[in-house]
Amino acid sequence: MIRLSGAGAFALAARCLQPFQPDPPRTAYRARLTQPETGEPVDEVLAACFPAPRSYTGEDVVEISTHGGLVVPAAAVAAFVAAGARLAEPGEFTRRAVLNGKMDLLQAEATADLIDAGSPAQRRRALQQLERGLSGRLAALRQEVLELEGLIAYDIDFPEEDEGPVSEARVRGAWDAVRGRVADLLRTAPEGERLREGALLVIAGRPNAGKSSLFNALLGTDRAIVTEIPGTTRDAIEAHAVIEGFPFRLIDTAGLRDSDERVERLGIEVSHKYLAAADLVLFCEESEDPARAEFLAQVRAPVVVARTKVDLAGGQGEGVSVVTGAGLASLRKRLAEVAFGQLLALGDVEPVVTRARHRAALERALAELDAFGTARTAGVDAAATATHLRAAVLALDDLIGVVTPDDVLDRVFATFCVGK
Ligand SMILES: Nc1nc2c(ncn2[C@@H]2O[C@H](COP(=O)(O)OP(=O)(O)OP(=O)(O)O)[C@@H](O)[C@H]2O)c(=O)[nH]1
Ligand SMILES: [Mg+2]
Repeated sequence: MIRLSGAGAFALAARCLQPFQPDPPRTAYRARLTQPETGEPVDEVLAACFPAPRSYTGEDVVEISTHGGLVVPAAAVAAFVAAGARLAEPGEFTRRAVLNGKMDLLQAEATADLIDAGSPAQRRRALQQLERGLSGRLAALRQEVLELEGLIAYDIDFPEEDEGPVSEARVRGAWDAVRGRVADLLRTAPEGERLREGALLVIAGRPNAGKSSLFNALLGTDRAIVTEIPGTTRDAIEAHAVIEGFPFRLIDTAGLRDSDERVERLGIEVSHKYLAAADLVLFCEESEDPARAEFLAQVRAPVVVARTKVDLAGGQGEGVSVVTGAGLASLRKRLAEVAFGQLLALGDVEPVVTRARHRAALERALAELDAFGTARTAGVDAAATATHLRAAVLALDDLIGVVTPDDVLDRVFATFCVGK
């Protein structure tokens, strides 16, 4: 699909489409697309006109569906360029939509997340944000801060009076409530950001413990080499996997042991590096590993222990087997719970923050609210404390994207694809 947007979009499309019918608007009709310079036919297309402001960008928009393939769309784009169009930049349509007030910055980010989604949980989260789930929550918080400011308005106007009409307990209560809600939202950031990037799951354990076999089983394909020789895996292998609908970056590592062999030792060093960055660790052991406690003491990330090859133990007890498939389903559930337990508990309705940008703005808002609380306790005059509330509102505004500086927009749209 080719999209033309801007004040001249209709006139430009009219040079290439026969017939050109802006009426009725938002209705697809069939047309012939020709090269305006040579008059050569390019394709039979479907075209639809969206007069401003009721379009994706808020400007006049024409959308043209070609037959697709390689040559036809390129020739169609060339025809429009010959008629005076220029190629869009990455995310330019969505950027214009933001500038024209068709969506806020959070929705624009959600548009990119929706396209990039590689797992059902990512798609659901992006869609919820696109439907203003997060924007709505932030607007409500902003309103609460403004109401808190309203509560101290009397103190601002009559600073010399001892007791205003609003009790201090009421001011405290309102402050406490909004502060708590900002803090709650901020607490979703670690898992929310993990949801966008995929949880880094490092599979570790002694040589021959069955790590690569489990890695392959979780992936559903034979990606890593498996042999009965200890020390098979030399390098860290990374692959994306969807587990219980959630995105993971699985890392298979070289078995941990003290090795004299240089190549293997390098691999083990790589393992340690990944372990330091892991969101969670899957520790494999065929039988009780005497080095387990020592290993667990070294990692900060939560660890899930898997007893491997239970089929050899006659299927006794808890554990997994890649041969019989025993225990794999409950292992998947456990991994999703450890990596995304908070999101699972929140469900899809509660908003979640998913980017460092969101976290930074909420941290700013929270710090200003805290500064308000401290200043109020210290008896600072009301007008001075109110500046902290103003600053908190500004932080929330930045997050929603009320007034967004160009460099912030540049960063948000840098990762977009052309045509969105
Ligand atoms: N019976 C049985 N054998 C298994 C199972 N999982 C792994 N194995 C066998 O155990 C051996 C080692 O498996 P790998 O997956 O290569 O073990 P690893 O931990 O990756 O080993 P290194 O890469 O050398 O550190 C292979 O011969 C596998 O076939 C299992 O569930 N049941
Ligand atoms: Mg291996």
